[in-house]
Amino acid sequence: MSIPFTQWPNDIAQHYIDSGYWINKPLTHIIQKQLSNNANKIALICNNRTFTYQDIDVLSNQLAAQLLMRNIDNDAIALVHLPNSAEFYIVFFTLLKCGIAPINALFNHSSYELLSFSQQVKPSLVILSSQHPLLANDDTQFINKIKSNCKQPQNILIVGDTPHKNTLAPIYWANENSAFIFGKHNQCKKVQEETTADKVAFFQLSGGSTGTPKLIPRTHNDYYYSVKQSAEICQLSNNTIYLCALPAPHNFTLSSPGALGVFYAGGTVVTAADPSPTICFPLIYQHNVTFTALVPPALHLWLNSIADRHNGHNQRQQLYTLKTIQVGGAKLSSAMAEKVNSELDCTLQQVFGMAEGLVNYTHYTDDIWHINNTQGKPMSPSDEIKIVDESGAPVAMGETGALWTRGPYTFRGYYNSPIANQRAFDKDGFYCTGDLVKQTPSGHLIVMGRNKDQINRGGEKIDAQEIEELLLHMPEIIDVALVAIPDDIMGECSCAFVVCDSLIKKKDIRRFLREHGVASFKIPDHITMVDTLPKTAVGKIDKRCLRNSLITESTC
Ligand code: AMP
Ligand code: DBH
Repeated sequence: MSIPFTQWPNDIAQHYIDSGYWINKPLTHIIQKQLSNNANKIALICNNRTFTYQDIDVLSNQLAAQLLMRNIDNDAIALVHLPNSAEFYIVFFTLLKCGIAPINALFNHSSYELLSFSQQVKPSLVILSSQHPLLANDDTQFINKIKSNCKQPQNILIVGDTPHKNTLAPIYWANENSAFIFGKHNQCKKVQEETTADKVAFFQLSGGSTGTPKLIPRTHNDYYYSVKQSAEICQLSNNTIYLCALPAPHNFTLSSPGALGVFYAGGTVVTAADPSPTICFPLIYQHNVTFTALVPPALHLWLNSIADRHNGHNQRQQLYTLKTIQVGGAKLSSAMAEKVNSELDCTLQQVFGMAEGLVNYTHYTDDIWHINNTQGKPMSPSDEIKIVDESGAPVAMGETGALWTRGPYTFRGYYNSPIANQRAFDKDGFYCTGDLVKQTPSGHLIVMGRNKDQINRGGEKIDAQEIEELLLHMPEIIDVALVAIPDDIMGECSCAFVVCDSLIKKKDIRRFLREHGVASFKIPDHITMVDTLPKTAVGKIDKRCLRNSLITESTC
C-alpha cells in the first residue's frame, strides 16, 4: 500500500502534466540523467572526499541492497538524522531507490523532535549519526526509546564518523558491530525501482505553529518540478560549484535550487558543517565555489568578517570565485541586501520559500531596487496566489494582506492531520502560508510580517505552542506565552512570559526543556516572570500586547 496523502484534483493534476511541469520521473532520475555523459564528474565534496555521479549511483545501489535484505516494505517511512555530509545525499538517494520515504530531521533537532516524528509515523527504519551528541554520549538509552516507536522488526542504522580516506563512512546496524562493505568500484545489481512519480517521495518538515510538528508529503512529480524550475531560474550549469552551508535537509538547501538543483544541472556540491566564515571561506577558496545560500544572520557574520580591519582583505580574497549569494528563510533588511554587492562583490538573490511549496525568487534581470527590497516573485507561471484581508477579500495592489497559494509544487495537506488541514486550506485547495505580504506592480512580494504563532529565529522556525505546551508540564508554571522579540542579529529571538505559582529560577525553566531533549534553538532566549498574561476580548492570550509591552532590560 502506498503512503496516503491529499492528492491534487484530477483535472488540475492533468493540467500540470499537460503543461510539462510534472514529467513523471522519480527524483532518482536527477542522478541517473548524469550517468550517460557526466558520470565521472565530481558531484560531491565532503571533508576532502570526492564522489562522482557514478559513485553516488554505485554506493546508493550497494546500500539499497543491504536495506532490501531486511525486507523493509516498499512505501515504508524512514527517519533520518544526519549532518551535512556526502552520506546525507547517498542515504537520500538510497531510500528513494528502495521506495522508502525519508523524513530528514535537522541535525540540530534533538531527542524530543526525533521521538515526536517517530511517534507520528512509526518508521520502519531509523538512520542516526554517531557524530550526534545523542549517540556520542548515551547511545543505548536514546536508541531504546526510539526503537519503541518503530515498526517491528526495529531497524536502526548507524552512520559512523567521517573517514580520512576517500570512502564512505562506516555504516552498520545498531545491534551488529561489523560495518557493510562498500566500494566505489564494487558494482552491485541495480535496484529494481518500483516507485512511480505520483507517489510520496519523502517528507519535508513544517516550521509549525499548532503545537505538533507536522509532516509535508512531497511527491516525486511536484518536488522534481520545483528543483528543475529553480535550477533554470538560477541559471545553474555543470560549472556551478555550490556550498551547502545551511542544514542539508532544509527545503532551501535541498531544492531552491539547493543540492538537488545542482545535481540536476550536473554541477558540484561542497558540504560545510555550518555557515560560519571560519568554515566556509576556506572551503570557497579551496574548491572555487560559485554559488551559495545563507540566512540573514549568517550573511551578517560574513559581512562582519570581511569588515575586520586586520584580515578582512584576505578573507574577501578567499571569496573571489563566489558569484551569487542567495538569502532567504527570514526577512533580509535592505541595508544588508545592498552590502552583498558593495562589500562582498556578489550578486544577491532573495528567496522566500516554504517547505510546503511556494518559492519566490528575485531574478538576475530584475532592477536593483527589486533585488534589494523584495523577496522575489513566484517561480512558476502556474503558482496561484491571493493576498486577502481579514474578511477574506482581496486587498488592493500594494496593500498588505495574508498570503494564500496553490500550485504545481504546493502540497494539498499535512500527513495524517485532518484538523490542521481544515484550518490550513480553503475549499479551493489554497494553502494559508501564515505570511503577511504586499505585492509590487511587477508581481514581486514583500514580506511584511506573519499571522502564525511562530518565531522565526534567523530562519529557524519555533512553534510557540509546542514550547508553551511543554512548559505547562512544569508543575510551578500556570500560564505561559512564547513571543518573538526583535533582535539585531537574528532578526527575531524568543521570549517566554511565565506565570508561576511558586518561585522558580529562569535557569530551571531552561534546564527543564533541555532535559526533555528539546533542540537548543527552541530554548527561550529571554524569560520574563509576570503576574498575569493579558487576554483578548475572547479570552485568548494577547501576544500583540505582550510584544508591545516588552521591557527588554529586565528579560534576560
Ligand atoms: P518553513 O515552514 O520552515 O518552511 O518556513 C517557511 C517560512 O519562512 C515562510 O512561510 C516565511 O514565514 C519564512 N520565510 C522564508 N523565506 C523568507 C524570506 N525570504 N523573508 C521572510 N520570511 C521568509
Ligand atoms: O524558510 C524556508 O522554509 C525556505 C526559505 C527559502 C524554503 O523552504 C525555501 C527557500 O525553499
